[in-house]
Amino acid sequence: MNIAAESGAFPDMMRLLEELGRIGREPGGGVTRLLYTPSWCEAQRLLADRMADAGLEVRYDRAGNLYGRLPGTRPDLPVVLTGSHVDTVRVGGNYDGAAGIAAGIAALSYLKRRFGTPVRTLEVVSFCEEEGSRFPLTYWGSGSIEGRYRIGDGTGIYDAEGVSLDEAMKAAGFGRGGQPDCRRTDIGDYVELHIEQGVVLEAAGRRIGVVESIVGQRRYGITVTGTSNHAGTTPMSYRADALAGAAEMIIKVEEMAWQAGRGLVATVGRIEAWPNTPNVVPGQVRFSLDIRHTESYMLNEFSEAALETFRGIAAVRKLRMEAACWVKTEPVPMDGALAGRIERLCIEANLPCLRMVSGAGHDAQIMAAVSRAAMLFVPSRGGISHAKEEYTEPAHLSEGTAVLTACLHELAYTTGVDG
Ligand code: HGY
Ligand code: MN
Ligand code: MN
Repeated sequence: MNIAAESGAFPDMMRLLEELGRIGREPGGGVTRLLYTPSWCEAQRLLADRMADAGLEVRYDRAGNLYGRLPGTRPDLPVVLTGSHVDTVRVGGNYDGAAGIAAGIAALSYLKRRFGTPVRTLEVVSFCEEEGSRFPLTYWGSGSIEGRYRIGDGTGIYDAEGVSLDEAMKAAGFGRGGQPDCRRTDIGDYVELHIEQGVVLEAAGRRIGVVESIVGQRRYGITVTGTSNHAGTTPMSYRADALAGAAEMIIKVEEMAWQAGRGLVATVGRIEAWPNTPNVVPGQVRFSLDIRHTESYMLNEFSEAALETFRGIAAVRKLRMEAACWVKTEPVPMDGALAGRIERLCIEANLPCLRMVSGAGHDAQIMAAVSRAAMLFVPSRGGISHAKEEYTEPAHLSEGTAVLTACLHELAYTTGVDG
């Protein structure tokens, strides 16, 4: 049975992606679906309906993770799970996360129609949050399943409007007693389809990425404090200009990342200045710092060097600098046997594939702590992601879904214990 060769068997998937793309759509293009907001609730409702249409048992857990379940004949065997995250970055693309959920629903719908009841239970999950784009924490969905988060952890965490994660969760109808706990210990295999979000596949002319490992991350909130003052009457020698100091730090950390080489990347993606007024010397600046690498020691050494450099710049400029680390994830290898299975399925389907590292973080690196985990990538046009121009060809999505479906078929319609 060479399912993977039957690409194009998933017309509903493209329709679902179009429907999802209309939820949280920005006037100038792009999509914003932040955790527990109305657009997030609407997207989860749509996905619940499509999971039900596919004949799956639908349920939420207490954090708002949404599951579609196809029970197996052997409930004693570990579950086979696929899926991805429903939230997006601000003004993000239509495929990051969404593609993996839509592909998972399409795969389970196809397998149910074609092969009936599996041996091992099959599930598709729409993780409630992965990006960290509303609250200063990431992987709230998969992290609640894996156990790094407990439902009460949302109380002391606030968004830019001062709303706590806990309040937002309860306002969306979650976080209540009696709802199913998030923690899962019954999952044996997790396989996620995701867009590559980079240009490697397109440049190499390959159709499927077989992920070998996922980078680790450090994300910091940096606060630089000086003295607000009059822009006209304050001589340059009297200034403690927080924005000029932050600018020097940002240029310097970019230079350090270039010098570090070896695939290390550092990004300042967000900056806020106070009082953000043309005729006032800025008294305070907050900016983000996102560092990625495949080796933990590189992440640790670069982070420490960057913060030391910031402290030096602050000292010279009579500023204060504080750093708060709010993401610390280690690089995670994907399961070798599962990656090999995906690669073999691509070869059997004559789909040119490429083993690669993921420069983006993914739920699979969290799920790897509680199950075997693997990922397959489909190409991103021009390597663009986290932007309204994010796009993947329908043919590439169908091919990826065909490989995902074949992999889930092998895992769930046998006892799957052959590794
Ligand atoms: O930021 C990332 O790597 C992912 O898109 N959350
Ligand atoms: Mn993303
Ligand atoms: Mn993603």
